Amino acid sequence: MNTEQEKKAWWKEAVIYQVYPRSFADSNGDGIGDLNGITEHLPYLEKLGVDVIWLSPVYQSPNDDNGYDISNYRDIMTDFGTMEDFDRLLAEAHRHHLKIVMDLVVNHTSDEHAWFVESRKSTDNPYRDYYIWKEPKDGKEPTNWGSCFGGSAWQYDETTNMYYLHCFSKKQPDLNWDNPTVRDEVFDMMNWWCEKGIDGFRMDVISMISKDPSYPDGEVHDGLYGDYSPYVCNGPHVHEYLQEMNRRVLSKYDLLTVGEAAGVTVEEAKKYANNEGSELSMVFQFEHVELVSGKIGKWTDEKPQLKDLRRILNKWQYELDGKAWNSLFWDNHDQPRVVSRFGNDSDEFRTVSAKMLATCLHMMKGTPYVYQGEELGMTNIYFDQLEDYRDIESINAFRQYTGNGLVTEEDMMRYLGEISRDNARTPMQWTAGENAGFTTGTPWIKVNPNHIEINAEAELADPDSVFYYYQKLIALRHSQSIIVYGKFEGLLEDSDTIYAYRRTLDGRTLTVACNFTASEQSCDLFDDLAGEELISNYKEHQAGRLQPYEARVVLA
Ligand code: TEU
Ligand code: CA
Repeated sequence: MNTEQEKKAWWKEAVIYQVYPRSFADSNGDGIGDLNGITEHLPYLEKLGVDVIWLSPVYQSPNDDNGYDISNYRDIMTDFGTMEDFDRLLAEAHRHHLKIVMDLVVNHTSDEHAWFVESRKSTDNPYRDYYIWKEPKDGKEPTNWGSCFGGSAWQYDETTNMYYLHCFSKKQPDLNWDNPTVRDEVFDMMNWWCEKGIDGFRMDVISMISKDPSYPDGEVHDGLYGDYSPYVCNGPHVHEYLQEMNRRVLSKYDLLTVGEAAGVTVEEAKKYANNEGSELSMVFQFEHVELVSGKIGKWTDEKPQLKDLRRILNKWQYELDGKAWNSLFWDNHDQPRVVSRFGNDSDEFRTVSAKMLATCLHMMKGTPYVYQGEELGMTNIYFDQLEDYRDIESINAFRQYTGNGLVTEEDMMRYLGEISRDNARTPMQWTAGENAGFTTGTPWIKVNPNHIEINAEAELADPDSVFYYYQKLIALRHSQSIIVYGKFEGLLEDSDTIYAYRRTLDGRTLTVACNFTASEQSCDLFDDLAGEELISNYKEHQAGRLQPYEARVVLA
């Protein structure tokens, strides 16, 4: 595949930075990050060199799930500021050459959204069909489905003696996308934001908007509830609805669109992210961050194996090539910190392994995403008491699984330490000072004590920091079209220790090798390769081997 064949697009050449506003920067001392805090730090992001900011939800919300439960799509969360603050952030971002991608959460709303307040009033309310209501089955829930955050996915509502579906918390009722009026409302709202001048949407669990109308019971894996995924993910009308969204909204603007696609397969991704552009720019797949699972799903402390990681990521590289576009990510607000998960967060290897992981991802084909703090090599926090957790998923999972005796409290605390979403949500570490410079008040969630060593101020003063390494990777993507458009080919695909691959474009070759271990590994890929080293996390190399966590990139 060469540049002529691969259709060019600005979002294929861009690097995205995800901001989780609650934890990024607090401008008014209430302990909660806010829009003005983001605006203040735009020069930092411009210096890093990213092109786009994806904002996790900033809309009005009662915060049952930190903004992923929206009560008004056309207003800003009081904790985060006002619509004037948003307009200023958008204008300032554009002035700093940064685009803004909004989170779009339309699989569900908050139960406090005006539509749902109406919907639950009576069976003949005009908003009734905005949501998914079912009669009890034999006096119980309509199906055995479990919600993603524990308990049943059905909530009984006594006003009408019926159940509503909530794939996430009971304060997040699922919208009924089969109702054309719901689609009209959503598309109007999207057009309204586009008219404001935003640059795209990250679409929350968009693969779940079309449900199997037969509502069968799901398979029970954890001994408690049935799995809804086969009847909810990539459902019968999902592509039809996204094509309609594309016609009525997306195609009218020049947007980056990325669908969060829980349960997506490569076959489905080829449709969502097809090259004709009839649906979305790209999707997030999750196979590489869901490599290990235990008897209670993702809650385990088993470490993922390199072979599995490579098999999955290479599969996505090969299969989408020339047909659809990949997204590339290690971290987001739902995942533990990558240096703790796939690297090594000890004092000795944290920096070098963070750089290695960045290299491995950023030299692949696709659009890379950097999650706030990843560019500093921020680590998991490993809370030692449940009281420190804030995340609804973590707290409910602890109660559900220890309460049922499936795991001991001690084991569950260890699993949370490895996997909890709060690992990503501790405040951004700006300085070595009090509360890491995140707030002058009391932070809504504890700051990682390692901010004394790991913080932006220190890294900006150190030319060898993880920050400057990310800056260089991003600059390389902007200057070398082989990194954006080059064909991908895996190397050493049987290795247990090294992740290597090659990119080719217009007769040039880029060779990438990453040692995923803390010990030296033999590797002769570079021995006879005359070329220019584009980046490496080591200044000196050794013939025939890679040093601990060494990453090398050579253009020949
Ligand atoms: O997450 C959707 C999702 O697929 C979940 O399985 C997610 O991986 C979750 O964290 C389970 O571990 C999206 C958002 O990214 C998440 O923050 C929200 O809580 C969720 O949707 C509901 O809106
Ligand atoms: Ca604040």
